[in-house]
Amino acid sequence: MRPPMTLANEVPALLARMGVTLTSGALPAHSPITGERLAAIAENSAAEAGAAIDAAQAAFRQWRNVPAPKRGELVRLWAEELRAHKADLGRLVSIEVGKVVSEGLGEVQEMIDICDFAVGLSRQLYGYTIASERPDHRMMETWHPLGVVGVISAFNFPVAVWSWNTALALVCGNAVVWKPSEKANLSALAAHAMLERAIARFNAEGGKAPAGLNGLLIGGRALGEALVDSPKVALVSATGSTRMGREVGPKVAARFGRSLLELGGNNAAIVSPTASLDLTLRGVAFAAMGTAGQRCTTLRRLFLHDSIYDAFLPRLKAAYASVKVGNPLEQGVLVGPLIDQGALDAMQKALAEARAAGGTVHGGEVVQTMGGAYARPALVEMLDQIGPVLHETFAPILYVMKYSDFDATLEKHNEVPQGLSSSIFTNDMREAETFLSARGSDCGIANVNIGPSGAEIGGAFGGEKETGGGRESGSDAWKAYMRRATNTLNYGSTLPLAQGVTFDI
Ligand code: UN1
Repeated sequence: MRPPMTLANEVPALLARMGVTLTSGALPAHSPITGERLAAIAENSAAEAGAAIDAAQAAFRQWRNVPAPKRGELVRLWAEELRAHKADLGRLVSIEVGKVVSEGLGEVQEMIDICDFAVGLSRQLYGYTIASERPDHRMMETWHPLGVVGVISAFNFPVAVWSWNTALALVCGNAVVWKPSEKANLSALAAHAMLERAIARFNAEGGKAPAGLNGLLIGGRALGEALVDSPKVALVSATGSTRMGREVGPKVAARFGRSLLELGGNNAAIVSPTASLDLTLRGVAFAAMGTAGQRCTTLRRLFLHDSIYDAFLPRLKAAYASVKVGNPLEQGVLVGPLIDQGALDAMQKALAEARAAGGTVHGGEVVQTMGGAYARPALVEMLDQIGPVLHETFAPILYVMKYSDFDATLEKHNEVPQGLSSSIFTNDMREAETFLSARGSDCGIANVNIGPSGAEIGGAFGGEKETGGGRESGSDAWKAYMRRATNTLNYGSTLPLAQGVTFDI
């Protein structure tokens, strides 16, 4: 008799297709879908972390000499690997962190997109030429790589966020050492193996990518701390909770390292009287319930104008009541499990706090299914922005509040400590433009007529205040991975000084 097809049975075949051989050890990997154990893998030691950082530093010293467009060729090959293995890696991400199928695939697509972006960027690491105030002088800016970039990533985008950092860091001439989330080590091993294969191909085709360019540290907190504390790590790019960022930021600053922080969000949307409600419903539903509310950009606060409240809320309630919760690998399911029991407990605690603060909770019930931590997404009518509404709970809870005055609501919108993403749904040009203006949303991402989540890689991604201030991905975020040198060249035969200073010897 054939054994029943379980996720634990499926994973070895998936890994084999992606060319990953696991070294077995004591560190378990689980699926949040069923709670089952998928594998037990070897953990890296603190000594190995030190060795990986040293190897990356040595690699950087060679890699910086490779012309940037050639470095781009490596990233182009990496994208080819990702394209070839999109289905398998997307499925593994779904199995390991519980994303629905299209979101698992979307995560890999996001990796491919950033690689394509980085390939183009490898020929566009532009610096300014600046008019000098002195005759026969020219000023210019040159951008140089930083050295070793340490990447600490979270479970919810277990591979894409690493690729945002790594694709840019590599074309900029850096080496990377990655400490992935402990909850997503298999996805990390697979994604890392694809870049390693691209490196092997690059070198087979005459490229010069040194060993140690692409480090990976599998294990616990101590390995992340090794990156944070090492003076050899020039930039620490960390994605996670504000609590984590509060520890990482000052430690890296104390050694004058650089950090790029992507921390919590408490993202809101304002739905104004002129909003197209069909479009708004879709935007709100995806942003609030997608990824089971476990995106940094998830919609958590909804301000509904009192003139549309009674028309819109029942439609939203109906969407919440009908959304299919369950096995994310099944077609039609839109909300998978939370990452673990701790996340489910935190959700239930926040809902209890909301009730205590006078909120009316619709949904949010724990769903007993398959051994994972499942809940129905919750819609909570709140009378005011108080209690749990001011905090980020990494779960599908949407707090809904009624408003009447636009300017006062803008103030409320900006009142929370986090500043990642935001939206307004409106067809009123004055409101839309005000929302995007200096007195509008205080977030790093501000959208009109789309929800706050699901950003494209072409824009700079990140947020203000307790979100940490970092920017990754598109636009000129690459500058965070480089250092700027200002150069002044004198092509004359005298030495005029700036500011009219004379110094005749
Ligand atoms: C995150 O939640 O940490 O904008 C990253 C989005 C995705 C990335 C989210 N493209 O929702």
